[in-house]
Amino acid sequence: MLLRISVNDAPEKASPAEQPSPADDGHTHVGSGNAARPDFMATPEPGFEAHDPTLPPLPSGRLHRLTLTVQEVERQVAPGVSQRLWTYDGRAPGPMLHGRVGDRFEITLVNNGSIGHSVDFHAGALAPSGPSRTLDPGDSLVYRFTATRAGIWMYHCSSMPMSAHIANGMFGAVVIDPPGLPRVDRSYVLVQSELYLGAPGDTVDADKVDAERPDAVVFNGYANQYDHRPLRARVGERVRIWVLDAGPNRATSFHVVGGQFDTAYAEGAYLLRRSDGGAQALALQPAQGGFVELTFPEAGDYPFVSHVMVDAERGAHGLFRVTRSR
Ligand SMILES: [Cu+2]
Repeated sequence: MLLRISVNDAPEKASPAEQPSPADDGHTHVGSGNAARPDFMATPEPGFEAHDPTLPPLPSGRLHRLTLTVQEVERQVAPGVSQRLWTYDGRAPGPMLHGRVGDRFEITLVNNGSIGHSVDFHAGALAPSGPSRTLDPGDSLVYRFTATRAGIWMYHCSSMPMSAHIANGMFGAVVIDPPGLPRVDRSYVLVQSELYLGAPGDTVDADKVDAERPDAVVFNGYANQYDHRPLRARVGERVRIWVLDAGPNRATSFHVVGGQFDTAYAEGAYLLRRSDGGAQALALQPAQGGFVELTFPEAGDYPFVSHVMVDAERGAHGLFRVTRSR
């Protein structure tokens, strides 16, 4: 059992009874003995359904009208590990939106949670004070924006403490295609985020968030899920992978083991475009996004990771299963 000690709360001159004991090391400890602990070697239970990583097709219309409902739900985030997440529409990441430059979005946000929540869409430029305001439970608002620029844009709850609301599940992605984006054989979306686990079935441990001590770093909300439900491709197909770093705190270095990217796009600009030069990793800070493209040279399993290695070893890991071309 770790002690919970806040050094910031210590009085200027502690009385003898309040002096740290010799066993104390003077560091702030976070978490507690009853926190949920992921087993990164465990297998999800039969019937496990991975978060669909496929980019949804572009809708035909240019006005995207939808309702996002804030729901506080218990969900597994790793084999045998459940947390009470705060979500948009019951999942973390929330629904993936896909549009073109110039499309209009009209999002009705309904707060069916037990505390105040909100949403902030980076895909739209506007004064946030109105549409991003915190909604009391039971309230709703309409958030309108026009997607004026291409990229993969984060959306997230902006109620305080924002770090805890994002870490507890309140984030998602809006993909706005760059004009003239070439067709590819497969498009996937991976959103990286961190988990700071509270007790089983409980919400995020905000002290761990403050201390930047994640228990797991995951793609699309669940540790190592695509090791168990690999992403598919065939030899020679062109595969595009959109990546968003939802954070709240850690950067990613997205890499496909055995693969090389000939196209890389980050934060609205191409770093490489069907180039003879190659990229081995896409570096993204929290709230940054982009995509990479590659073709797989032969059949086999190709792991994908955050090449921030400690994160690859705590959940930011998956597989491409590549089969022979037809
Ligand atoms: Cu929230």
